[in-house]
Amino acid sequence: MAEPIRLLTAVPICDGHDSAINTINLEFIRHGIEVVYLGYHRSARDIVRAAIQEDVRAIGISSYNGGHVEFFAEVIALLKRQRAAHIGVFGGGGGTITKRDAAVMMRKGVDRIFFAGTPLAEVVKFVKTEYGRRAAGGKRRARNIGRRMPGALASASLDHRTSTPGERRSPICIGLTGPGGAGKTTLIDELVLRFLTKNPRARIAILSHDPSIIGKGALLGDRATMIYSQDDRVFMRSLATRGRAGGLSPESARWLRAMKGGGFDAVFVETVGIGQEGLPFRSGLMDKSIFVMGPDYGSR
Ligand code: B12
Repeated sequence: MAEPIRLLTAVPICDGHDSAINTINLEFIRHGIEVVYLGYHRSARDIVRAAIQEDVRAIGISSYNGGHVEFFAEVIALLKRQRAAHIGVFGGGGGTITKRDAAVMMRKGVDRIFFAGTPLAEVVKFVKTEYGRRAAGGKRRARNIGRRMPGALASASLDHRTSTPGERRSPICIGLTGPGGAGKTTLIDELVLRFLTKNPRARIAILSHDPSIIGKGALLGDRATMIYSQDDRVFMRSLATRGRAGGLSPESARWLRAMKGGGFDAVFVETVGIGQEGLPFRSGLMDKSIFVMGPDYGSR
């Protein structure tokens, strides 16, 4: 099966207009694209960090509150600085991005701006043609994940590793499962905050799963609800289940191995919200598994 196109979408900082991007995300998914959605009110730095960690082929930005010329340029500049210029940048903002602004933005490296009235089919066609043929930067994939923590802080966090170079540490591996909506993502985010605060040198990995829609793409949305996990000391990877039942993905084992050997202090794995206690982690994959559920469920 051909590797699905992976995109990251987001709305810039100080902008809460997420209705357009939500519509566009659904259209992408309907056409077999996997979308890592970062949510709204996101800084250029958060967007670029996430795009590199997720090995996406392009970043789609939906901007309505102005400042788009500078914001898109900042994203492109940060991508270049992180040696990730292979990641494309495109977007739209209805009537708030004029043709003249778009021309300036494209001169600065934006691949395409979509104006009000563009049929969604045209947006999907552009993505498939423009990014379908680009190889994801992620041929490296699960290797060298620690090195893909971008920014000055990435080197800082490597410098401040609690272990000496070459030393293999085993991180504590915690798996979280439970029904959808029980609060797995929120709990991981809270635990990450506590790890980061308690140990100023801690580096954490998160492997998060969301379901693929049969024959279609997937909305990988856990990043959108994580706040503290956007820290430079956290590496996060979102995986789609791609037809695998049981809460994990065909790629999970490979990523987990890489994370275990990646110099992290803790690894959190979040399953799809399947509600089956013990099922995803039964092979002793984790040091500890946590079953998260709301108090209203009634069972143990
Ligand atoms: C809906 C809306 C809201 C909703 C937002 C709901 C939500 N959750 O998104 C509400 C009512 C909350 C709202 C609030 C505000 N809004 Co408002 N809002 C709009 C409105 C009416 C529609 C935007 C929209 O969603 N369009 C639907 C999309 C699908 O269509 P489109 O815009 O034509 O986009 C096309 C392409 O550009 C492309 N596209 C868009 N994004 C992307 C991204 C990617 C990756 C791709 C590939 C393509 C793409 O997709 C479409 C294809 O045809 C616009 C006015 C307008 N008619 O555009 C004002 C507008 C954007 N809002 C505006 C303002 C000022 C505000 C407020 C500041 C008002 C206030 N004083 O409180 C607040 C700010 C809210 C915030 N927190 O940021 C101004 C912005 C002015 C500016 N930038 O100069 C506008 C232009 C209204 C106006 N004329 O004054 N708003």
